[in-house]
Amino acid sequence: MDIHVLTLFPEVFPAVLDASILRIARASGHLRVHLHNLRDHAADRHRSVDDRPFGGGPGMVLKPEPVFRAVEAIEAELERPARRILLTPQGRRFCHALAAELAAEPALLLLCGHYEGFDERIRTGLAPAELSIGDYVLTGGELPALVVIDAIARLLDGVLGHEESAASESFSHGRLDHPHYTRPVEFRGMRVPEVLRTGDHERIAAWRLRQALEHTRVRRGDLLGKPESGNASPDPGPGLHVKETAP
Ligand code: 9D3
Repeated sequence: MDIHVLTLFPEVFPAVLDASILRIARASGHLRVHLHNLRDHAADRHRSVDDRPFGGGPGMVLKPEPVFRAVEAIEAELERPARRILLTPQGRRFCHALAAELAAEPALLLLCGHYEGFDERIRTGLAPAELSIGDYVLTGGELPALVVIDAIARLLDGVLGHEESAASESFSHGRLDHPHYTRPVEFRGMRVPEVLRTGDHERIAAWRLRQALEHTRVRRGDLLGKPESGNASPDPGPGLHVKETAP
């Protein structure tokens, strides 16, 4: 798969793309990431890419000209059409099912914003799909683009070792994972559950399923079709404390 990224901050990407599974996916030829600097497509002598909002207000807005010029220049070089995707807090929430759908595309073009937003004509004129990675405010679309690339790369055919890994995991089943243990059998007084050392694969599978479902019910009942409780993430688990907000 080819993923093109249009950004004002291409220097943000290499460290993440050069580590772990993304590095392997690229080295093995399953994934090619092409970084494009939006500023290279600015049309004026100041190379400006943003401007003050009509109607007033804080912050700057990404100008349409550089983005259209960049998208047209990138697309003119493509062998296969790329799905256009705008990263924006107003977008549809990214999820595992969408990652799997996008992993089947031959090419993607990810458009990262920064500042207060995009000129609306970028949306209406380029008609990209619009994605958000969650309900929190970031400084730009670069980290979301990396999140999308990471989630997709590990689903590409042949990237993960065992066929099973990507298909049989948390979220594709709509529930959280079961607990994992490795050696030692006892660590600081905490023991590995006996069932895992019996070699009885049927009992082990049943134990894991029970644990996964119970874990999911307590922490993420919404995944099992229960209405969400007041907090967006009920019971964040040990060590995480989310303050209740006033009603
Ligand atoms: C006050 C209006 N702000 C919207 C919440 C303006 C604004 C803030 C921050 C517009 C863009 C941004 C930068 N964020 C992204 O570009 C972004 C994002 C995010 O902030 N959260 C989750 N997903 C995404 S995807 C792109």
